[in-house]
Amino acid sequence: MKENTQILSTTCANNCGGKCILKVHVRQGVIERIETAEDPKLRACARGRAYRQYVYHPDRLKHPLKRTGKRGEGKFERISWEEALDTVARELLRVKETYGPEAIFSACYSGSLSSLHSAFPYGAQNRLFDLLGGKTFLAGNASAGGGEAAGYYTYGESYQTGNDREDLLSSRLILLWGWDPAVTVLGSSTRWIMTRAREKGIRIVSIDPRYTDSAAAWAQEWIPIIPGTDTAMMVAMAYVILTEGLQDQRFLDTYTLGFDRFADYLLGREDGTPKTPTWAEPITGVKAETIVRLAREYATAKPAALQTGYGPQKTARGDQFMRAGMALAAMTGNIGIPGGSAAGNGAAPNVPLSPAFLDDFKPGSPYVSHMKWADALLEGRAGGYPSDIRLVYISFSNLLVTFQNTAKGARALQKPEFIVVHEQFLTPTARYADILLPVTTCLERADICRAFGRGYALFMHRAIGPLYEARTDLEIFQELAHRLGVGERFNPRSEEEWLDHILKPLKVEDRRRLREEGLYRPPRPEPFVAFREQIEDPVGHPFPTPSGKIEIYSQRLDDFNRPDTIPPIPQYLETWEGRSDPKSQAYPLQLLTGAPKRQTHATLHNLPWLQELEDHAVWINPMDAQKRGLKDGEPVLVYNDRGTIQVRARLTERIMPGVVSLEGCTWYDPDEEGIDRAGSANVLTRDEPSSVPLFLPHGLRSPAIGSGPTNNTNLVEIIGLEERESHR
Ligand SMILES: Nc1nc2c(c(=O)[nH]1)N[C@H]1C(S)=C(S)[C@@H](COP(=O)(O)OP(=O)(O)OC[C@H]3O[C@@H](n4cnc5c(=O)[nH]c(N)nc54)[C@H](O)[C@@H]3O)O[C@H]1N2
Ligand SMILES: Nc1nc2c(c(=O)[nH]1)N[C@H]1C(S)=C(S)[C@@H](COP(=O)(O)OP(=O)(O)OC[C@H]3O[C@@H](n4cnc5c(=O)[nH]c(N)nc54)[C@H](O)[C@@H]3O)O[C@H]1N2
Ligand SMILES: [Mo]
Repeated sequence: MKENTQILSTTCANNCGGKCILKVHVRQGVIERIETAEDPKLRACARGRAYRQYVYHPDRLKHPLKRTGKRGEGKFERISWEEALDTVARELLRVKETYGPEAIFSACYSGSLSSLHSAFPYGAQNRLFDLLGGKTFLAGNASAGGGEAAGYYTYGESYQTGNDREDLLSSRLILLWGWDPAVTVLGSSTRWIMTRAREKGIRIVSIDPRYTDSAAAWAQEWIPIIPGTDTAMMVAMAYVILTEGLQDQRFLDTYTLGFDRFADYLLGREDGTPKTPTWAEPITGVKAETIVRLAREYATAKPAALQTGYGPQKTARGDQFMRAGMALAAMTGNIGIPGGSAAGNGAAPNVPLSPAFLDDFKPGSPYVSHMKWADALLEGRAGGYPSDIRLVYISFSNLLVTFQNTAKGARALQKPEFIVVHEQFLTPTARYADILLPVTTCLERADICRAFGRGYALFMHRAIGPLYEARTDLEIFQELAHRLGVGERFNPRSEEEWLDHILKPLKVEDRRRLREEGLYRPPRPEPFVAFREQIEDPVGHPFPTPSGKIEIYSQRLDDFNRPDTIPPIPQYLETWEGRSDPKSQAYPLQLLTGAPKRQTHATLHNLPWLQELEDHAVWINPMDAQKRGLKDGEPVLVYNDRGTIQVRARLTERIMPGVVSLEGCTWYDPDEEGIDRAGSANVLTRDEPSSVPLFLPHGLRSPAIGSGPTNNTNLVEIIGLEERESHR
């Protein structure tokens, strides 16, 4: 280490799947390199270690900009902060006074998940608009809308359906059901724990249309399955368990409600179709004998952990996948015991901190689901949305490419009278801004970051001062609050005062440790196990549901009175854009669009170091490629009636026939014909939510239907670029 080098501990605040330690080496105000922790449970992946290239990227936005070209064109001129803030304040007032505050659309999402410089769950932006009189805000859970709803209706008011990762080491069987933490991290310690599980000889099976990195690293068996059909396999497993008498009847009798109704469905008493493995085989593409074997294994290997990933729930009927998984966990008595799993979203308790701004939360604003933001802009009240939006204010999100149906989104962003974006880069969304404000990265400010659902917090030391003219989002909102005459009410705390406020629930000693060591990880005498109390003491600790039980049957779901899409017991429901959809004639391939290894959603897209990790390419089985005459590495067009992208083909047997896969959210770059040269996945996805009720942050629940993401339910066709040229 060179002289005068300071080492500052922090973390990436992006919505990256983990929360690891970054040790930033700073000399004379410049980041020289980034290391990570010794502790294998806190070690950063390539994305975190590449952060220096992100901070110092030559394309960083350096000063406020005003649009000079057309929206989306990317032509801007430099302006001063004074002019930028005056303009934004003037427009906010004008729109509020002309149309009412609900004409302001407050769109913030997950660009930063720290406690202070963040939009989650409720940040400075919504606080400012509430002081001005209100807003329409962007709501919904793009990660796990289906699972969040399933957990709520099955287990009740608790997000904590997950065990500590260490607890996986007590399992005898781990099912990676659409779960790929080798790539998605999902807890910084997960990969370390899974590697130890493998070394310990725990049996690990992956059920996934793709042979994932996780399957390659840890699993003894890969069961490929047709996307969107997992619930059929699960109910067939439940059928086997029931008809072979392998269920834990005492558990079902003591802790659950409505198993009899589920059993009727399994046995076909209502619809005349027993849900046998033979019934499931043609639906799922999984051999009946494999289903029987896995059912027996799962029912007898107690304790067994059914790890449900977010991938299969990001489908048109993803909530049923989650509900069926929970029913299986209940039938086998694997809930609330070490080594088991409640098959929920997987969060364990957090370190208690005071959230910034949440105290100021004003319930009651109208909202729009992230699945429907474009329609809400295009159609407004006439289309059944709560407001006619005139001004769009975007921070912490690249919603044009991260939410579904990009081409429609691009049309929608032409409509508002005024658009403001806070960004670090000229992203596809930022190109639509009228005023574009440069913000700092998380290494240029101090903050605190909890590991979501993982029981520790990290202090984020400011490594360097703000680069160029960048400011924090918080400073920008404070400046605007002053201009709009609500400066005093906005909570004018300094960054330091805010951090003190956030840390208040911790003991002085723990606060000191967090600041000094960068880490506060309260010891747990044994790994946390979700619902342990309810299982050990059902009388003293009922489940937080109306019946006090695990609701395999839910009256609340029944009350929606929509049995075809929201059945009261878990059921296999066919998805739209599945293999038997008439659209499959024209678009015979099912497309998955999951989390990218080399990016965090749309963030880090532009780093050469990370691009070396993996090419951006569409995975296609050699059998499907042969039918289309495609060679490995060849440029192809992937298309459906929503759009066309250009990308390279990667021929690989790691994906089952009939399914193709394209990772995540690259930076949409349409040519004159509208073909996206960046190969951005959401050009191809449909902006149609799954049927689950929309949940709101901060415990606010709403019966409105529709917020579950569906980015893994798509039909497409692929053609070689050369082939197409030759037909013209
Ligand atoms: N097809 C497909 N679509 C998906 C997914 C998928 O798997 N497939 N995943 C979905 C999921 S799970 C999620 S959570 C969403 C994420 O959706 P988003 O939250 O929209 O995506 P991100 O790329 O994480 O971050 C958004 C932007 O925040 C910016 N940013 C970072 N830090 C700051 C800051 O301090 N201030 C401001 N103002 N901006 C900042 C980044 O530059 C980035 O452009 O995407 C969803 N979209
Ligand atoms: N590297 C990286 N890690 C991340 C993120 C990132 O952007 N990049 N984002 C983070 C965030 S915010 C989130 S919410 C999570 C997202 O985490 P996930 O949503 O779980 O990630 P995905 O890769 O979309 O899906 C996981 C697996 O599900 C499989 N899958 C898809 N559809 C089906 C299906 O119908 N059936 C079955 N059985 N399997 C299916 C996919 O092939 C994939 O292997 O990841 C987090 N971690
Ligand atoms: Mo997410």
